[in-house]
Amino acid sequence: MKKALIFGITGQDGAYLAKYLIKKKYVVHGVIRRSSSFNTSRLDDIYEEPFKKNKKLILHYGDVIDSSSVFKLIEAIMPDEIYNLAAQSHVAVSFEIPEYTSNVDGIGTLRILEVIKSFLKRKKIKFYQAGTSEMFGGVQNIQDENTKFDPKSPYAASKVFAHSITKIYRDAYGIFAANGILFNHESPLRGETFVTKKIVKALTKIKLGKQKCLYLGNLYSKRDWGHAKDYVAAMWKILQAKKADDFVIATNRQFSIKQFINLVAKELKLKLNWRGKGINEIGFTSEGKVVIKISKKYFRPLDVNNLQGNYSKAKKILKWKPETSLAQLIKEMVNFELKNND
Ligand code: NAP
Ligand code: G4F
Repeated sequence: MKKALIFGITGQDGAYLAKYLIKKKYVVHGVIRRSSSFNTSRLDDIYEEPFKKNKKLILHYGDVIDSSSVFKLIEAIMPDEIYNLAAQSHVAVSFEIPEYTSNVDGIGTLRILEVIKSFLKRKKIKFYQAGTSEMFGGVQNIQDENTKFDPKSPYAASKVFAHSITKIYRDAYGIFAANGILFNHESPLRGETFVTKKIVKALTKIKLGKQKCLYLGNLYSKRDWGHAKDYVAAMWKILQAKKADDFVIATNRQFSIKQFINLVAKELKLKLNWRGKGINEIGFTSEGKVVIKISKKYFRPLDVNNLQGNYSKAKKILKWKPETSLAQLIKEMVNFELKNND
């Protein structure tokens, strides 16, 4: 049985990836951080008691900012594949805690690669780095593997470092180290402060009369949104390729935040109209109730306004393509919220 080690297993992608790998008969080891409240809820359906024998999912305490924990875990587990999904992954928050974000998202990757390098003679461990379309930042054209990076946040800059160091360790030491450059991907398990989950959750509550108003920032940035379950399959395929390489994973389609809101409202059969401009723009219902307002609080010092990928290389080499449309993704996210608001 193959062994995988996932840093960032408690996050959205970590949970989908763990389930995907268990289905593929892997034994999955996951790194969790000590927290004052439970942080493993996304893994509830695959959780196994620590004392159970022949477990498919084994959780360990650790942290990518603690070199000794990274070393001890890799030494003890000797996995076939490592997936580094660990990150302070919120772009806006990275402006508030830039040094911490760089330590986790940038140097964290280097810490793992150093350990893989030190064990090269014992085992050739494959490495996946969770790169992001945010690295393209200010680019105005459609983005693929040949597009130059232009990061616009401490988060994106740290991910550019992680991407580069992964490539350097591949070229310098022959490590099977690969970068995924994933465009935004969402699901019912998405963190609640990312815009899609925030919109779906709030509009569902508004529809049910449980919330009055939703406050948002920039409605005019555009994103290429896919489903997390499709994107974790790409991560696995990237590590099964004949040679380590870098791949854009996207849907090739782009929508603005405002278009996303309108699609969610349509799914909820909530009639939404718009009036005003800039900070004074509002969304209101046919009864005249103002349900969406703009708040300066949610604007970033710099924003990325145009993300749209081209996944041709992944299609050709990995035989990967997205399986879920944005309409299907929204339906699934809305149904999840409706079920949890019974
Ligand atoms: P997420 O839900 O925020 O999950 C991040 C994971 O990293 C969580 O398990 C978190 O643990 C863990 N983590 C944070 N700091 C850590 C540290 N110091 N040591 C060990 N683990 C740590 O993010 P996601 O959406 O699943 O994304 C997964 C990865 O893909 C991230 O690296 C993200 O930057 C990248 N990415 C995401 C997208 C997207 O659209 N979702 C697109 C491109 C790239 P806690 O639960 O304890 O906080
Ligand atoms: O949902 P977001 O916070 O995602 P963002 O910044 O694109 O980052 C996500 O995707 C990246 C891949 O491109 C990942 F690397 C990263 O880890 C993360 O998963 O914001 C999307 C857009 C932004 O332009 C933001 O300014 O939505 C805009 N927005 C408008 N109002 C808002 C809000 N974003 C958030 N989070 N909250 C708002 O109220």
